[in-house]
Amino acid sequence: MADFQTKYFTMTESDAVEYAKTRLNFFDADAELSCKEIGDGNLNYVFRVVDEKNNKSIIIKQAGPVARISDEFKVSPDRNRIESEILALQNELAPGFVPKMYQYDPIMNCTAMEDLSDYEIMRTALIKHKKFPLFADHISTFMVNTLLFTSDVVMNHKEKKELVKKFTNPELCEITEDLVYTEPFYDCPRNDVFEGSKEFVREYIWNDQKLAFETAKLKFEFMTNAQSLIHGDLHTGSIFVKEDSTKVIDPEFAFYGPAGYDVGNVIANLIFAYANGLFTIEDENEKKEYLSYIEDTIRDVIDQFTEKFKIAWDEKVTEQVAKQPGFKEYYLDSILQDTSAVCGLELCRRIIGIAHVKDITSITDADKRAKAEKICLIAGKTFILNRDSIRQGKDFVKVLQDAIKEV
Ligand code: SR1
Ligand code: MG
Repeated sequence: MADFQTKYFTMTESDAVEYAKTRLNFFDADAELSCKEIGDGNLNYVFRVVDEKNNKSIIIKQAGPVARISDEFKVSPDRNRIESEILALQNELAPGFVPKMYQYDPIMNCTAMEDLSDYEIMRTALIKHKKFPLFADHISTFMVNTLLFTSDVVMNHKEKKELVKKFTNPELCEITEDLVYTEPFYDCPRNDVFEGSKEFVREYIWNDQKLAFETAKLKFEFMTNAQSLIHGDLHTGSIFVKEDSTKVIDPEFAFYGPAGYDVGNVIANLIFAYANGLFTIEDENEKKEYLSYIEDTIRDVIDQFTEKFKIAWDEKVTEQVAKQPGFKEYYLDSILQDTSAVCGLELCRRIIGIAHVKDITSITDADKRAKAEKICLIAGKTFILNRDSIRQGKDFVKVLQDAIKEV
């Protein structure tokens, strides 16, 4: 019998069954449990435990001492505490948009949470070219509530600083500082560039001094702007969807950083879905419909975020000086500028760096994949360099459309 109460170890599927039986007060005493490890992310182990008698199920997510993608990344299992605490907070700020948390175990570094198996991971669904018309509405509400309501504009400043302490996340931040802000912009040995894109990356990205300088500024903005409690990894693999509901998962990269980091990640990952559709859908009508759905979603995420942010600001702002005429617009403007920059960084890093996205790697035709990558890089660089002038949903869509014209 495994000992779950003294010392951490990485669980197997049968350990997870035993853990569910002995450490969780969730299943019936006579439950017939089975388990499958279903994690496909870069970091953790995700066990789905099911009672075969009645299909009742739960997720046990365990943080290992190193990342799954490579044991070069030694990441503190404390990320599970961060994840469980922020899920509880996000559930208060944006009810219904995160899974229910049942239990956090600081010895086994695991959390037990609601099984969302009637949902689909959004990236997987988008690769099948499914559409989710309510997504822009849902994700914009989630981002306004979690980002604005955790900021100094709304929160008591001392309470906010307590949250800054609680969610200081140095190891996971270091991964982002390296993989998003540093390595993609020089010929770093850890990069993993597709053969068909190597020459273009060298010329267009690595040989551009201005781009390197701008990414240096952005890295310091990421490290020093403790603006909002951000999710920190809000790509389409961190979002579960079904027709009428959206759930945000995996907030283990959460910390106090620039609010635009989350918004920019959402937009970049919609662009990956667009690139996939552009190069893999054969039927012209189907392609047209799908691409226009993604364009509308990009536009709506930005514009609905902006609109809801302004309304929530007027209702919730507590900081006296933030009520000065023009300050709301100034503050939102800087978030949208960061959104554009981060969208560009994410577009570049998923093509050049170690952690790719399936939307692009699943394009089997090498020429088409190289073209898809080129579009992402051209748009990515534009979002970074022109971040001063990209503000509305239509501006984000235009950058994408202009990049396509160049390929
Ligand atoms: C070592 S982790 C690589 C990437 O996976 C996570 O989902 C984050 O996006 C991170 O950058
Ligand atoms: Mg993740």
